[in-house]
Amino acid sequence: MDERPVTPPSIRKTRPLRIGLSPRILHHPPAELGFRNKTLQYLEQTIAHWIMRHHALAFMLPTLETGGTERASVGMSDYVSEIDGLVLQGGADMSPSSYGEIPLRLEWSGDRMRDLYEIDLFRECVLQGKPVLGLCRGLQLINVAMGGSLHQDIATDYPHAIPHVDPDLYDQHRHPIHIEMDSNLARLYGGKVDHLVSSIHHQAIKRLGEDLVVEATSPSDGIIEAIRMRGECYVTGFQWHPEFHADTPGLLNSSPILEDFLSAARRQPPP
Ligand SMILES: [Mn+2]
Repeated sequence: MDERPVTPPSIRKTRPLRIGLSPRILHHPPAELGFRNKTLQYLEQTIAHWIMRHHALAFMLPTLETGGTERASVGMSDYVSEIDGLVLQGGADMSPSSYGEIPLRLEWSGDRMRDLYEIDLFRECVLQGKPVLGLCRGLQLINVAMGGSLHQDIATDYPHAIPHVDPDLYDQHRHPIHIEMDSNLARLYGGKVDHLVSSIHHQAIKRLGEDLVVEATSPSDGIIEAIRMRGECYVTGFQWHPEFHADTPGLLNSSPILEDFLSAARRQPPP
């Protein structure tokens, strides 16, 4: 007879979801911060608070130690089995070497270390069936992890593209998106397909990765703004920052996106 204790379903249901957040990495902190020769891993608070407003806890997942002579005592699968879903944060460019190119400019070299970590993290989530939400760089990471490539700089490859980043306006910069008919996004927004979103990116999808479908584009230049992965595992990515305009009138309401991701996370069997 099996005598293992059984967690009552009511407790399982009320536990807040545990959402893992990939860290941003500052490899060379400015001297005035006081971390000489140290590396900072951090998150931007808007994203954590956006998740927590929807009855989910946000946990940052620092990179696993690699190299050295000691074998790490914890691995990626340990990490992923503790979370109900993963949010891939925005941040530094992806390294062109992660999709088989060399940087056209030194300042577009990106963060190869972060790429490698997040690609491993993403693959482990897919392996364990844990939902993944990619934001800005996170969408690009999903695309590259699935074998796609990126424009290293939109303005270089598409001189006639609208601006997708504005250093002065930063998170106040916005542009229209058009949602594809019959997409998950069209369902989430009741069939309304034209919206305004924030835009803070100079890279974008060039070759779409395997098993990915386009869910939204920037209508005037065709830049891909939203993707979803086919298949059982819930994987979706947005080129904009829904966490920056959770409550901004006139911009796309961010709640349906997050609620859809969290309900996929809720459908996971308890560990
Ligand atoms: Mn954009």
